[in-house]
Amino acid sequence: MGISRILIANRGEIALRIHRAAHEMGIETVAVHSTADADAMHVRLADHAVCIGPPAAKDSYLNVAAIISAAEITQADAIHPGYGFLSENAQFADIVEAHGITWIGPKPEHIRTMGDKVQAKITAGALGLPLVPGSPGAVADFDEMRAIAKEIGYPVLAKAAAGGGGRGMKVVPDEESLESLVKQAMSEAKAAFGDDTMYLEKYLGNPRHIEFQVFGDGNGNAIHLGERDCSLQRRHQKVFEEAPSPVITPEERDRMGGIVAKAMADMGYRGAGTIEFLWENGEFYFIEMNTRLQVEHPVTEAITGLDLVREQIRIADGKPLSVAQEDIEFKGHAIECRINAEDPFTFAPSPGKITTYHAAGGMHVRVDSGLYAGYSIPPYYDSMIAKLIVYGRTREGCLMRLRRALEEMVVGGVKTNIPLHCELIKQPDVISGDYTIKWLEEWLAKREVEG
Ligand code: MV4
Repeated sequence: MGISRILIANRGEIALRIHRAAHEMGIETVAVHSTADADAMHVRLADHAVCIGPPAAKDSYLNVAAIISAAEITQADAIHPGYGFLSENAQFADIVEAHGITWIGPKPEHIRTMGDKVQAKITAGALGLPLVPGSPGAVADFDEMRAIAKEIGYPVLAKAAAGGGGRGMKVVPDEESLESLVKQAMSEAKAAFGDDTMYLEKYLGNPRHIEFQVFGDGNGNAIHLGERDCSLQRRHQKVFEEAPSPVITPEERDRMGGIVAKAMADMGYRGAGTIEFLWENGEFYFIEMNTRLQVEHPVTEAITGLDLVREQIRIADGKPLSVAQEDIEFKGHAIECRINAEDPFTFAPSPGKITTYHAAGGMHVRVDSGLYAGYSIPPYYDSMIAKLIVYGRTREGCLMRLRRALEEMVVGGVKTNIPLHCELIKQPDVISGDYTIKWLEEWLAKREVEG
């Protein structure tokens, strides 16, 4: 019959993003919201809305029973989880499907596999993706760890299998400090994830973070949509993302993209996915796979002209991929700035009432946001309030337009990191694209000293 009503199990700009794709396809939407989000734009835009609980995410946006009930009550025939919240919860995906509701996401088994970083790495290796040298799987004890570390050479990085976002991770400079540092990482992992399974990798000192966007139809066909460079991060939070990466040639994109697309085809992957690599001295090293749509997907949309959410919905509905690899063209350059309600110097969150709001506009400027004048940003969720996505025929043109667009943005009543972005894009290393995963934090430290 086909999907006719999608419940969007999320909030904020991504809930709007999904609503827009659905409406353009003639599909109705159901918003769910916490009591803190009753006045949010995602609730206003949707065709139907259900309050699913109190402000705390664990009682609302993570409340599986309430969300399934909302889908049943409103007769939604599909659920899109967005990113964060329940998007990479394999058990939730199982429950959705067990209720006869279409899950707009990857197969639950693939979400489960990639959620375990050791399993993800083993799977990626078996599919022919290049790996960071390290332990072939989880390491059992310190003797094994010392042996592997000696073989790959120090420094090594101890990582938690259940990890992600940098938690439960420790750089080990030498054999003398191995045991105590790994013990620290293990207790961190135990506390954060209830699982202290560890694995070891060669520590890459100064790489870039480059990720490939992939799509599979679940039946052995897959494509790649090129890469994004997300090296500019602070405390594992991306701040500025671009596509294509300033360091990847078209030949390298085709070669690596071909490898990731073949891997996804071979595993029978379904839906949107991102394969994360570290890139150093011209080499790619797989680190993780994200089985969801990502915050930064619009830069890929800008350079390919494809609607990634539409593609997700079509695939979940059993349709084939709408494009073949040879029809995908990468054209121009796109940059996304994440706009957060936070102090641009201390990074302290700055929730509160928006007094004035004016979104940037004009040619090749996109603002994904649920903001409006009079809206109160609640303190319960993350501080990202808008994404500014700018396109240009060239990277230089894109940066010029971004400067102009940032000047136009007005968000009054709360502090935002717009001034930080204005400063950031004036930096010679950002203008030349000469940055790695360490660049932003090092620049922020210098900026602090210089006042
Ligand atoms: C690494 C690494 C260096 N060497 N693995 C950080 C979180 C998780 N996604 C993987 N991470 C890293 N893994 C090896 N073998 C450095 C990081 C890392 C990082 C990676 C991507 C973007 C920003 C980062 C910031 C600090 C550390």
